[in-house]
Amino acid sequence: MTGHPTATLAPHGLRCEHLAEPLGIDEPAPLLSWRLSSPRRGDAPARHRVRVWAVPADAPADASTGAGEPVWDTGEVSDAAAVSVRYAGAPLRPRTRYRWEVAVTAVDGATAVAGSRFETGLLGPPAWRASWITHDTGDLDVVDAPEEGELALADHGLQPAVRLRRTFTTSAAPVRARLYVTARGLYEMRLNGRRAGDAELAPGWTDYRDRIDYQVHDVTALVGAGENVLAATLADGWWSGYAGFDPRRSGAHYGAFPQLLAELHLDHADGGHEVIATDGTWRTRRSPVRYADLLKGECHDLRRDTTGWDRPAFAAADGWRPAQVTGTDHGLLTASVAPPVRAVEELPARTVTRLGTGTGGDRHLVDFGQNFAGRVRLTARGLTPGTRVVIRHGEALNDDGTLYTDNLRTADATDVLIAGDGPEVVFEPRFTYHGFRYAEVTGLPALDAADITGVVLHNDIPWTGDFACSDPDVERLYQAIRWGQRSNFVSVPTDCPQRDERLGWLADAQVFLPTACLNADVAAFFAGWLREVRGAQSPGGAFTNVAPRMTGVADEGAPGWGDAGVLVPWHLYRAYGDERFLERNLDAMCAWVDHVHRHNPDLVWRHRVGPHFADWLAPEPTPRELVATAYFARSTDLTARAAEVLGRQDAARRYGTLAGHIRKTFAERFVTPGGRVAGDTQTAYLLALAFGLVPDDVVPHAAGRLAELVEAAGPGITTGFLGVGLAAPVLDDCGRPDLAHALLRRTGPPSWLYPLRHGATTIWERWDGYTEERGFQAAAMNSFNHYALGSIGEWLYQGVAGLGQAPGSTGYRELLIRPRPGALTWARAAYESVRGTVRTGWTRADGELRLEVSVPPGATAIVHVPTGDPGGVHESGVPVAGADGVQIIGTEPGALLCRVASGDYRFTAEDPSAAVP
Ligand code: RAM
Repeated sequence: MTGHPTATLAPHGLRCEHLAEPLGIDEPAPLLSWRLSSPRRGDAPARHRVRVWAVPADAPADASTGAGEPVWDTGEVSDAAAVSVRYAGAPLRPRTRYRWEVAVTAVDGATAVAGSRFETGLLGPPAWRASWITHDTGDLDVVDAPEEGELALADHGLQPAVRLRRTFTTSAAPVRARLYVTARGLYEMRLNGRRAGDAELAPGWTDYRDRIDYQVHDVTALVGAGENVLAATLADGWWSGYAGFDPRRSGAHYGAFPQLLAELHLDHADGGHEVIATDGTWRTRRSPVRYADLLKGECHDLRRDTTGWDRPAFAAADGWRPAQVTGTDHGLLTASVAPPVRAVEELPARTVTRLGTGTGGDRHLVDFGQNFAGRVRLTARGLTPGTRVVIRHGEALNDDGTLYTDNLRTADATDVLIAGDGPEVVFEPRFTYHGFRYAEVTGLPALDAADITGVVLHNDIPWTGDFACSDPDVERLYQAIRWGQRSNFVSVPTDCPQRDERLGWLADAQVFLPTACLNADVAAFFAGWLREVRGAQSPGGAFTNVAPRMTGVADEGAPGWGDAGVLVPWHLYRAYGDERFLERNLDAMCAWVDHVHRHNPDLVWRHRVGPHFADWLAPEPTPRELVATAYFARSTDLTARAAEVLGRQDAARRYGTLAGHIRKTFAERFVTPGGRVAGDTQTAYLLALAFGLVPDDVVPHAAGRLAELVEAAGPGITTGFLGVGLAAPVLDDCGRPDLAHALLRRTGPPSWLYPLRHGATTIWERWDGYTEERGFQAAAMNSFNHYALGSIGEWLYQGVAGLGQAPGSTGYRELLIRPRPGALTWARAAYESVRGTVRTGWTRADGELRLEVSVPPGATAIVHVPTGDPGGVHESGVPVAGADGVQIIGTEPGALLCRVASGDYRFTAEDPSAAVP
C-alpha cells in the first residue's frame, strides 16, 4: 500500500524499521519513513503529519483505515528535511497490527497521503510461554553405516534432522494466525502439510549464547476449523553443525543438538484467542534427512519418508516419541530485524555435459553459468528404491572439464538423494547451502537440463541501485560485484560462500559497505549484524575480527578489521540518514578507540594489533604501523563526528582533539616534508589521503606521487583489501579520474577485468586467483566469490555515472553529480535513496555531451557538467544561466558547476574531449 507518483509531491515507499510492512516489530519506537516523488522542478515538502492507528485483529488484511482514535498523531510538523519520524505515541502493544499514514504538504500547499502498516512481535520475554523442545537424542548418535557417496561424511559424526509435530483442534478458522518461531539450529515449519513462511536457514546466525532471533509468519490461510497439525523439521545449522574453519562440530561453538521454540497464536472472530506452543506434548521422530550440515551437505533417504506426517489424520505411532523439554528460557529471544534469507531466484542449467561413468554410476556436469550461493533442485524419475544420486558443487573446472573442489577445503558441499519408491522425486536440500557455479551429478543414467535448477539464496534485501555503461566488460564487472554481494549476504555478511569459512569478517564488510549500500537497501541487514559486532566486543573495548565471534579466530580486532565497528555505523548513518546507527554504537565506538589509545599512548598503533592482516592480499606490502595508525586516526575522527551529531559535546571534543594529535603524529612519523609517505606504496598514499592525514601543503605532492606509482604499475593496481576501495575515488579527488579509468578498464593481471576475461562471474578473493601462466592459486586460500575487491563498485555509481552524495550530506539530501566519462561513450545509474529516486545518465556523440539528472524532492545537487566550453552549456534547450532551478556556481578544468533544486534536468554541453586538440 504505497502511494503512486501523482501530479504533485507525493510520499511512497513507506517503511517501518527500513522494512516494507514488517511483522514482528519489537522496537518500542520504530522508525517510520517515506520517500518522495514529484514531477515538478523545485518541489519540496514543507511539512508532514504522521498518524498511527491500532487495527483490530479481525480487520481485513488490507484495511485502509484505522479504527477510532490514532495511538499517535504528530500533528503538522514543519520540517523540510524530514523523510522519517520515530514513533512516540502510546506504548505499542504486543501482537498488534498498526496502520499508519503520512500526509506530506508541499511548498505550494498541496497535500498527498500514503499509508502502510506494521505489526508488533511479542515485545520481550515475558510474553512468551513456549518451551524449548528437542528429540530425545538416544537414536541419533551418528548416521547409519556409511554407504556409497557418503564415505567421507560419515566420519564427521553428523546427525539426522528430526521431525516434530503436534495436532490441535480449533472450532473455527481464525481471523488471524501468527507463528512466532525460532530454533537453536535451523527450522522449517509446516502447517497441515504446507510450508509456514518462506524464510530459509532460519532463524539465522547470531551468537546464540547472547541472542536468538525469532521470526513471525502469517499463517492465517493455513489454519482451518477442525483438526490441524503444526510440524517442524530441525537441523544443526550454525548452532550444532560445522561452522567456520573449526574442525570440531557438535558443541564446539554453541550446542550439541537442535531445539525448537514456537508459539502459534490464533485470533478468532468472536474475540477468542488460542495459543499452541512447543511443550512436552509434541511428538518427535528422526526425519529422512540423514544429516544436514551447512558445510558438509545434506542427505535425504526417501526410503525413510512417511507421507502425511505433517498433516491431520496421521497416526504418529511408529518411532514417534514424546519431545523432551530442555528449558523455558526466553531471555535471549529478540525479533529478527533483517529481511530473511529467501530463495530469491532460480537459474536454469545452461549446459549439461555427460562426463562418463565412474564410482557410483553415470556422471553429469551441470553449468549454471553463474557463481552463486544456494542449492539445486533436481527432479528424477523412475529410480529404483535405494538408488543414490550424489551432487557435488564447485566454482570452477579442472583443465579436463571435471569439477574443481580443492579450494573448498573441508567443506564437502555434497548432497545425496537416496531414492524411495515413488515414480518421481523432487530433491531440494533445506538446511545447507553451497557456493558454486557447477554441479556434478552422479547416479542418474541421463540428466535433462530442464530437470535441474539452481536456487539462489540470500537475505532478501531490496535492490536499490542500477548501473550500465558503454563498455560491456565494465557492465559485467558491475554484475559480478552484485553477485558477490548476493552470494555473501547470507544471514551475516560473509567473506565467501563456498569453503569452510563463511565468516562475518569485519574488514571485508567495511570496505565493501559503500558499494553494498548503493546496490541495495542494507540498512536493516546491517542493523542486525551490528548487534553481533557490538555483542562480540571485549570488556576492554576490542572489536573482533569476525562477528558473530568464533572460536578459532583470533578475537582481538586487527587494524581495519576491528575499525569496522566504527566505520560501518558511520557509513550507514550517512547513507540512510538514520541517527540510531550512531546512537546504538557510539559507546562501543568510544570503547574501541579508548582500547587502541590505552595500549598505544604514543599514538602510533603497534601494540594490540590482533592478528594484523595489514593490507591483506596486496601484491606489495605497506608498512604495518602506518596502516594501523591511519585506521586509528580514522576511527577516532569518525567517533568524534558521531558524538558531535548526537550532541555529546564532551566526547566530540575529546575524540576530536585526539584525532588531531594522531594526525599530527602520523604526519611526523610517516610523511616527509616533501609529501612522501612511508613505504611509498599505493595503499600508503590512499589511506593517508583518504583519511586526511597528509598536511594540506603537501597534499599535491602526495597525490602526484600516488599517480606516479599507479602509472609505473602499468597503470595498474597494487593494493590489497584495505586500499582497493579507495583507489578510484582518491585518484578522482586528486584530479586524476583518467587514472581511475585506466585501473578500471585494465585487462591484464592484476585487474578487475582480468578475472572476467577468464570466466569469472563473481569477484575473486585474490587478484591472481587464476593466471594464464600458473593456473589456480594455492587451493588453501582461493575463493572465487569474495566481495572485498569488488569495492570499486562505489566508483562506478559515483565516478563513472556521477551519482553520489556531497561530503557533509546524510540520507542523500545534498547530491554530488560529478560524472567522469573517461573514454566511455555513455553511462547511467539510478539509486532509490531514502529520500527518493536519484538518477544520472550521460551520453556523448558528435562532440556533444548530454547529461540527465533527477533529484528527489527536498534534495539539492551540485552538478559538474563535463564540458570544454562552460559558456555553451544549455539545460532543457535554454542557456544554463537562464534555466529554471539552476544556479551556476563556478567552473573547474573541464566542467561547469551548477547547483540545482529537485526535479529532472537535461544538460547539453560541448564534450570536454572534443576540446582536447
Ligand atoms: C580470510 C578471509 C577474509 C579476510 C581474512 C583476513 O581468510 O577470507 O576475507 O578478511 O582472511
